[in-house]
This record gives sequence, structure tokens and C-alpha cells, in this order.
Amino acid sequence: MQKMQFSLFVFLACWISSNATAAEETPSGKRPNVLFILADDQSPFDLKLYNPVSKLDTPTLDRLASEGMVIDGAYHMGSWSGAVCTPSRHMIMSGRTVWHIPDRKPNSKSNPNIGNADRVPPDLADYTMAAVFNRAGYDTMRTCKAGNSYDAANKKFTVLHQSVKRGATDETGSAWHAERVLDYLADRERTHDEDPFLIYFGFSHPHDPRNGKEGLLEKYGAVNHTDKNSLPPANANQPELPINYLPEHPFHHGHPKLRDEVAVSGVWEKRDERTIRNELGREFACSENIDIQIARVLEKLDAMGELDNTYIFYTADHGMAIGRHGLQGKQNLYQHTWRVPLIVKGPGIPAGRRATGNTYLLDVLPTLCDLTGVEAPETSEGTSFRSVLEGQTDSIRDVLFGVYCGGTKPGMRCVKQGDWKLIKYDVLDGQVRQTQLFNLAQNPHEFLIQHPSPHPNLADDPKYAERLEQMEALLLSEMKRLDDPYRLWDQPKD
Ligand SMILES: [Ca+2]
Ligand SMILES: [Ca+2]
Repeated sequence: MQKMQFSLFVFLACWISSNATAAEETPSGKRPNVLFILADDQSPFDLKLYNPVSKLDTPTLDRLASEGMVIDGAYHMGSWSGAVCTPSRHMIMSGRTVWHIPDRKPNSKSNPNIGNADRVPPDLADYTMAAVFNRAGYDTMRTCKAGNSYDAANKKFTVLHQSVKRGATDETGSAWHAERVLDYLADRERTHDEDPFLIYFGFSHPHDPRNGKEGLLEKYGAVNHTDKNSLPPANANQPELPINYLPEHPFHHGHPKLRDEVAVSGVWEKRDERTIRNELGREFACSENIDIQIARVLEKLDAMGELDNTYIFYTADHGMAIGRHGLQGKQNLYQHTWRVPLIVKGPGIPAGRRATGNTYLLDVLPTLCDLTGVEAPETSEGTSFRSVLEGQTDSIRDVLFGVYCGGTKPGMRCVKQGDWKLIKYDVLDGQVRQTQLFNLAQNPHEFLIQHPSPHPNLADDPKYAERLEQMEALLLSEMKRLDDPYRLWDQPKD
């Protein structure tokens, strides 16, 4: 009964709104297009736009940024699965929060709220990105990796190409995804298709195995290392170790046998300088290739006269450690991994600006709707950040929440407000119970006591007892607000 009422409500809401709203027109008199570009596993700190000392060259992203806006505070809300990609992409597609989304496997209980129709609507796929834009008269097309995403939502794209392309050649790597977009655009030209389009341009890189292309690999001093029993060669052209590199994390991350931390080809359990610098070189080779592929698509849009009438979003499904804090994967809540890059360009967005934003990836769908005059679905819980993009405000929220609990439960949680950030770990059946308090203005790289520039944990300093108490209360209130089904060791049971 609940389910029927909910579906009827959503149907009526969408029917009323689709009949009440005319999609917005740009100065050209045409409805704007959308090009949503998604990298798979990329820390914002890989990019010069977020970390000026990085060696990675991304001239296309730099140009997008100079013509549009860079969001400094863009986050993904987290994961209840080791495959962090999966919930991240469910949030992107649906605009729903982390405890209100399904898993890709029908019988999964990774999110314990699955099965509760009020929290995880059974017909949610009908209100996801492509479904919403199809109903608004857009042509929708998606190319991306296959797997670890929102299958039921992906199927809603009218044109769909899915293949894991993590190889070192054009046919097996990122160029393949660009070719799908270029083919699609060429088809539109041939058939004189004038409908607005939404293109979801996803890459399978720089996700491991980071098999970079010849030429780019050499530029970053890296080799596609495959021998577990040897170290890759040292090379002065490799990226330096990350500033918050550690040879190991001071305590267990709480997910035993986690693939990303122990089994990634080229790294395995090694955290030595040669391995990490080589792996960063591979990551950068893959990321520069993505930049080159984006340039090809932008050039085509320009030639078609569509570039200035297209909202371009560039982001990643989550960040990545690769040696930072002694970690290798995406299953942690430090800034390098919790944050994502976010660059947006399009009609009405002033050029060359930055903003804090405080956006989640789940805000992308309502923002796209807002920018294009398409009514956001009632199921979306995100907030449009159009006001940030158009320069009216610097950020859309004050408090940010993150979770990782794909390993032992209840897992890790974090909350951020202003410069203050709390991370808590309750893993390995009580063997690891840790609280970290950071002031990110004073310690932006989240240095720990183990780093060469040691920073004491502010959670242990009585001077910050009041701040700690306040952040603990904030975390609990966010957990309750978002229907987090777990509680940590020192939180009251409901
Ligand atoms: Ca990913
Ligand atoms: Ca069409």
C-alpha cells in the first residue's frame, strides 16, 4: 500500500510538473545541452587546479576551469560497499542520499534500508537522470564502464555503450569512450537532429589497472608494472610522493583483504617510494589521456556550433589515496578520497571563478534540472547549486557527512563544518576505535602525528574538548537525519 501511494504521488508530481514547466532557453533560443563527464577514481589533488605542485598536465580541464567555475568543496557521500563506485553512481543518477539508494544486486543488504519502500523507492530507476531528461524531450546517450554502477538507471539512456576500457591502447582505453560520443554526435549531424541532448561521457580510467599509453607513460617516468616480485624502476620524471604520504596507515582501515589495499596489480601491499611514484605516474598518464579525449569531444561540439549552448560538468565518482596516509584505495574519508574534482562551464556561468560549493555528487541531478528548466523528480534529495554556479552564493550547505562501511561494521564516519572535521573509526569488532579531529585551515593535508610534519590529534587535546563534543553531536544528528542504520561505540543507541 505504501509503495502504491508513493508511486502514485511521484507519478502525479512528475505529470503536473512536466505539464507546468517549459524548459529554459538560452540566448541562442535553443534549449541547452548537457555533457556530463565522469572519471573513475580521481583525487582532486591529482589536478593542478586543486594542487598547483602536481605534475599532471590537463590543458583541457584548465581551459574548462578558465571558462567556467571550479568547485573546491565537492564531495561524495560515501559507501556501504567496497565498490565505492556503486553507491556513488546511484547517488549521481538518482539525487538520493547514501542510505536511501538501492544496490545493483537485487537481493543485496549492503544498505540495510533496502526493502523499506519509504527509504529506498522500488521504482526509483524511473526517476533517474536519463528517465527524467527523456520525458523532458532530451535525447540521452551514455558511454561508460560496465559494472559497479546503477544498471537499472543506465538502461534508461536511449543510446547506451558500456565496456570496461582500462587498456594501454586507443581501442582498449579512454579513446574508445570518446569515439562513442563522437560517433553519436556525427549521427546527430547526419540526421539533422535538433533536439537537445544529455550525454553521459564516462571513462573507465584512471581506475586500476592504470595501464597508461606509451608516450604518456614515459612523460611521467612510469612503466605498466606487472611483476609482484620486483620493484618498478626509479625515474626522476615520476610525480613526487604525495605531501601526506606515509609508508603505512597508523591503524587498520577496517576492511580485511580489501582488494584496493592488497591486490591492485602494480602495487599490491607495497607502499615503498618506487611503487607509489610509479603508480602515480601511471595514474597521471591515464588522466592526461582522459584530458586529451575530452578535448576531441569539445572540438567536435565547437565545430557543430553546440559548445556554447552546452553545460559541461567534469567530476569523478570519488577520490583516491595512492600512497596518501599509507593507503592505496578509495575506502577512506580523508579529503583526498572523500572529495572529488568538480568543474562546470556553460551558459550564464561566469568565467574563471572558484567557489566553496559544499556540494555532493547527489546534487548534480537537481542542478542539471535547474539549469535546463526540467523539473527535478520528487525522489531527488539533492540541492541545486545553480546559485553557486551563477555567483549568487558561495556554498549551498554548512555541514557535510561521509561514510565508509563496506568492511567491518559499523565502519567509518566523518562530518565537516567550516574548517572542522571529525573522522571516527569503529571497526574490526571493536579492535579499532579511533577519533580524529582536524582543523583543515591549519592542517589542510590532514597530517597525523606519524607524518614528517607531525600534527597532534586535536581530539586528544583538552583545549578542544568543547569543539569535539559539538562535532560528535553534529555527526550523530547527521546519521539520524540520513537514516544511518548503525551507531558507533560511543554513541547512544536509539
Ligand atoms: Ca570509481
Ligand atoms: Ca532526437
